[in-house]
Amino acid sequence: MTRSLSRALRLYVVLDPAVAGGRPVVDVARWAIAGGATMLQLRDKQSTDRAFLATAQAVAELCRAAGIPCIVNDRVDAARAAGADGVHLGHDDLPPAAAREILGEHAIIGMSAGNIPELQAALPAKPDYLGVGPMYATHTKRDAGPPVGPAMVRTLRQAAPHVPLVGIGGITAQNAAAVLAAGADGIAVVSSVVAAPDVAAAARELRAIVGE
Ligand code: TZP
Ligand code: MG
Repeated sequence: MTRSLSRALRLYVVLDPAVAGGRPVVDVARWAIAGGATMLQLRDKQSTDRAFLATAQAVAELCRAAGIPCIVNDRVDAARAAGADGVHLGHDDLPPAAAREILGEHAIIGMSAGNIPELQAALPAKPDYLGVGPMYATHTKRDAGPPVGPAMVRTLRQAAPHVPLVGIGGITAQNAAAVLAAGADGIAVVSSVVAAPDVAAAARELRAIVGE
């Protein structure tokens, strides 16, 4: 990995086959990298463990070649077997301490926080980054809850100045700058890139906004 985590969070593309329009997620990953994604996550709530692992291995290999981190959503076992760099853990997933035991102390452990109580609940686990959201309305995650807006980034940034924060949820080329202006290290996007007709072009447009 060649970039610091804070810089890797600039354009965090979350690969979800549910919005990829039938295109293989590994192709989408390749296009996203070509367009300047700085970190990838494989998020797939439907595949069997076996299919998930095969995809995770392929995505991890692409990320390794590009020098960007590869994160696996939910499935710590698959992250380890695929040689991914870390996991993103929600409230129903393995506790971060168990994930660190499985993945090792250098693994990237990402968690989610949409308000101060969730931040306070997450901090003892020393997350490597926090996903803050949903920034805006989203159709991609049904239980995302109401938008908290970029103001929540500002609030959490003040409460935890040293934790890398990435905004997530409904982020597009039109609103990304507001998320950054609120103090986020970067943006995490699903549909803006993964559902785009031209994935590489969509990533390139966002990358131009988030910068180096
Ligand atoms: N977590 C909070 S909102 C969200 C996740 C995974 C979905 C974001 O998807 P999109 O398409 O970028 O709004
Ligand atoms: Mg989860």
